Amino acid sequence: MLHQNFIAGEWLDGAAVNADINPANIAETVGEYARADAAQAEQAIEAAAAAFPAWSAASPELRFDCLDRVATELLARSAELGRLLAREEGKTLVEATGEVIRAGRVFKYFAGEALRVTGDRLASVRPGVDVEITREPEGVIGLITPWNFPIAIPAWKIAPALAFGNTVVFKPADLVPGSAWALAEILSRSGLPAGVFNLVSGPGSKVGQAIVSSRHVRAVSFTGSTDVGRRLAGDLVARGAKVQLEMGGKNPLVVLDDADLAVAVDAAINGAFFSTGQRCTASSRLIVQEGIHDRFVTAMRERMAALKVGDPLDPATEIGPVVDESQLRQNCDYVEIARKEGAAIAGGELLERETKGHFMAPALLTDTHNAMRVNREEIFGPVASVIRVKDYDEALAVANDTDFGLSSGICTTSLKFASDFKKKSSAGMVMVNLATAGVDYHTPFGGRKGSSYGPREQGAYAREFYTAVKTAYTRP
Ligand code: UN1
Repeated sequence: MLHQNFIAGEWLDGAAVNADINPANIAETVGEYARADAAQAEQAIEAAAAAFPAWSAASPELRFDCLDRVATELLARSAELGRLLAREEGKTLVEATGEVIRAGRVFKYFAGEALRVTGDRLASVRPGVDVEITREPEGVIGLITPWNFPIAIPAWKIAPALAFGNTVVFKPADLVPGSAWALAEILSRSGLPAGVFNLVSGPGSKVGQAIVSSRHVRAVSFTGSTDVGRRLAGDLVARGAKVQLEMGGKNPLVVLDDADLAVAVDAAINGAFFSTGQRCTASSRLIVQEGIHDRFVTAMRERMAALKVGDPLDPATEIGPVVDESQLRQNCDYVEIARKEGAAIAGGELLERETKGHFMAPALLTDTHNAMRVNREEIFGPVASVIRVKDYDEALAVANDTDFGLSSGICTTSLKFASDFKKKSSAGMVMVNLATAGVDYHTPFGGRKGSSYGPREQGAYAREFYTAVKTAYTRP
């Protein structure tokens, strides 16, 4: 069966077909998905533009009902959809099911937000005049999402876009069309009028470009690489469209001498290696004070040696495969670069399993310093480096010495250092005694510097991107 795109309330074949491959078993095709071309993307954009006037004026109760139905179905089908997600992306069944639940929770949250669109009222400085400040939908919103969270990231863009009365053209990543299609299929039965939500899977060069270039698309939210994000933003800003970017990270996790070693190792293993390290929030720079350094490295190596890398569908597996061949090659290249730059390496070898897939042992690079390429560039795999520092001040300086600024963390039992780090970290999200990855779904998500651009995603802060502010003056 060919899974089609959803445009103007109809399921349509594409211009080509995309085979969705299981990274844990590359002989297995998870499904076949229609690939749209630029003309179909245009069709979807026009449908979204035509649906906007009615949807923007629809009762918030209707929006609540549609989103709430989607939420309820995602939660009810989390085991089945988690399995699909694990098969196409490679994260473990526990991680994948958790991600579907998270997507369901996001829809629940934004269903409620549809009923809570508030404004302000002020006294004017001019006598006899009232001032009202209201929020209105922006219009057609283009959503471009990455492969590493195939259902949660689409959910946290689609749900607020619809909740606030916008219409949507959604382009998922080529590597994971299955979860996107399943979500679109649920949305198609949720009561949304035709054209309010459109799915156009297809190449970035055609579908993505059409979304970015169309004068009908008022705003684009993108999660992906810094290079692509910056390019899109250039085009969007040039034509005066609104843009929100979530891009890379090179997130520091500081471990001070006074840390609880078990807490620090848990945070580092989870942050660096779970989800195969394929998170923009991954803890990729472990900045460790000299008094705990050797004990930390020894404990990390022991835990890593015991981690089970394998088939995501096997309940014993803790780390699934890398998403594809080119990402695997990139991970291995970075391990080689680190070796040449003088790092010592534990793990990082390619692994063979029963099925042919992109399996790799997590890698810990030690004896690294912050100027090395592996500490400057995002790797996006199960590769983390350790940087030894003298004291807290050096740790903080190294943590902030990066072009990125998504998340950061510190493991310490000192309130003084924890408080100081929360204040002085140059990241958008700071964690104390927790991994840098793994966030709540009802709080603002986003970073600074090279990691993000534009307003925050998620929680109440999402409305800054998905609404336009209007100030009205009245002399009654
Ligand atoms: C998380 O750490 O729980 O692409 C979420 C990413 C982020 C999401 C991370 N946008 O990895």
